[in-house]
Amino acid sequence: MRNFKYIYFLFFIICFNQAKSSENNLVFHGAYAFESFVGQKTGAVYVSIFNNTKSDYVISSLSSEIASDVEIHEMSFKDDIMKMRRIDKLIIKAKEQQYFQPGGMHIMLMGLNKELKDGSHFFINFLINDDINQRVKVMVLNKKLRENFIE
Ligand SMILES: [Cu+2]
Repeated sequence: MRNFKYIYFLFFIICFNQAKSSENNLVFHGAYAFESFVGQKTGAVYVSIFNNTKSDYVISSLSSEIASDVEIHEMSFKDDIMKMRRIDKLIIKAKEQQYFQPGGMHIMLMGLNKELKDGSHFFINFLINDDINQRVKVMVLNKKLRENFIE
């Protein structure tokens, strides 16, 4: 009986912490990347980030086991030339959201050390407000799906 109570208590703590963390942190939804070909050294990751909290958050640094550098990029057209620009610190204001999409803002993987295979996954670590480390799962999709996204 004593053990039983202990387990119940643990369960309560776990549930409480989960509720607390989604209230106090950014929520990352639907992160994906397209599969890569052999020898490909860069890749892009897309994700939706929601800030349902009452404070602003800053994403200051990213990392992953599968790439030597991970950066946030934004795309723009200048004189008909597409350019990518690095965003050093991405601010996500209270009650706002950011959508990373093909043709727009993306997370750039540089120095890929692994082939991204359809159906596999990897992780990206987001450093938030210089002290919260959030690990986000990224699903790898078949590259044929890309045609649905780009016109
Ligand atoms: Cu880029």
